[in-house]
Amino acid sequence: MKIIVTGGAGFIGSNFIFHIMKKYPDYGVVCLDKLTYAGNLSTLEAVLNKPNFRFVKEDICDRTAVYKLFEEEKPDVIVNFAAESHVDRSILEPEVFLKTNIIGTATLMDACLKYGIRRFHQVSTDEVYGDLPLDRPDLLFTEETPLHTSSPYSSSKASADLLVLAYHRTYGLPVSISRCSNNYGPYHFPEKLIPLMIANALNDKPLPVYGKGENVRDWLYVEDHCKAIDLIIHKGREGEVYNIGGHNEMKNIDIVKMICRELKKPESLITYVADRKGHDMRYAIDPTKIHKELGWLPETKFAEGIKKTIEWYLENRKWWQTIISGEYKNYYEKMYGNK
Ligand code: NAD
Ligand code: TDX
Repeated sequence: MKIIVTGGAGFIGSNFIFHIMKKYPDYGVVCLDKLTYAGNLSTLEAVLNKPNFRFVKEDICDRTAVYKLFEEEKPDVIVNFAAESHVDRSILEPEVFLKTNIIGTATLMDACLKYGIRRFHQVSTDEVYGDLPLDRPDLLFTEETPLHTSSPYSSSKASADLLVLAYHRTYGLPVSISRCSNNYGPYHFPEKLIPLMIANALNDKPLPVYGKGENVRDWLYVEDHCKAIDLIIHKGREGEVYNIGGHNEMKNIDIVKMICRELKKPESLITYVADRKGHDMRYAIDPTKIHKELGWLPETKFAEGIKKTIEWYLENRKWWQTIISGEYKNYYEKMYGNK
């Protein structure tokens, strides 16, 4: 079996490559990644020299490059992680989100149609469902919840989902989609809430909480997400959408306080800053379908996962310090400088 993993130099894609290569040592894995600001070749160091692994630096929007790769590799399965993934950046500069997340997905699927594949899997997000109110804990996102997006990021992901389902219906492309809640774990880019708070706390810098910090996210350890995608590409039904989430809803402020406690840093570092525009209040996934059909359940409890994650950031300072001392400084200044 040959799998092309797009966006494999990013957070979840790299964890997925490690998972697949460990569990299926006879599979060939090709990582197609543009190495944007969010992609890091050093993340893949442990697999770069393996004979059954190949890294290709290309853009998923580049039709010629994508077709050439399909012709060379004749993949069975494509798992599309490649995306612009940060909501705040999509508010600052939406255009690249439309290109990569929509046009890039369509280009990959065109290659799938031209060369033939067994499965195209689209890694999507719970953000396509919009948000839920804080005072209705009984409400959860199911696969039938209408798409109702808030940000340019989530709108681009929802557009891609619609295209994926259209390619299935119109051309019969064997597709599947997973919509997962917020991930956390090793190699999470420091622009996102959990790694940003860990890095800032370790550097005794202010911890910028948007609004009142009451927004709720449903956190899942990244390995559990990877295991769910593994199940879907091997046993999931074609043309289906599967929600992935761990029933682990937490307020942002509680997460930040937990990180302070774990790192023995004072809560006085917490700084309330201007809210994100269009900020979604609450995400909560109902994962009944993937549990009933494929037997998936999250394995890592949040208390254990956050400890492992903090430990990883303590042991891998070079990885994130290299990132935050580079081009990232300009983004941070633009994003937080006047908050
Ligand atoms: P990330 O930003 O850490 O990584 C994205 C990767 O895609 C990077 O390696 C980047 O170089 C690559 N990339 C970007 N544009 C590209 C292009 N045009 N061509 C080729 N490669 C390109 O993202 P992540 O957090 O790992 O998210 C991966 C996927 O999972 C995304 O599709 C995202 O929407 C989805 N998702 C993320 C979460 C989460 O909590 N992080 C939750 C649900 C779904
Ligand atoms: O500095 C911050 N302060 C803050 O209060 C940052 C970066 C975030 N936040 C808040 C905003 C959100 O309510 O924390 C929450 C989580 O923010 P992010 O880490 O940016 O994640 P989110 O916007 O929820 O989106 C994530 O989950 C769904 C991923 O980035 C998406 O790619 C995925 O689709």
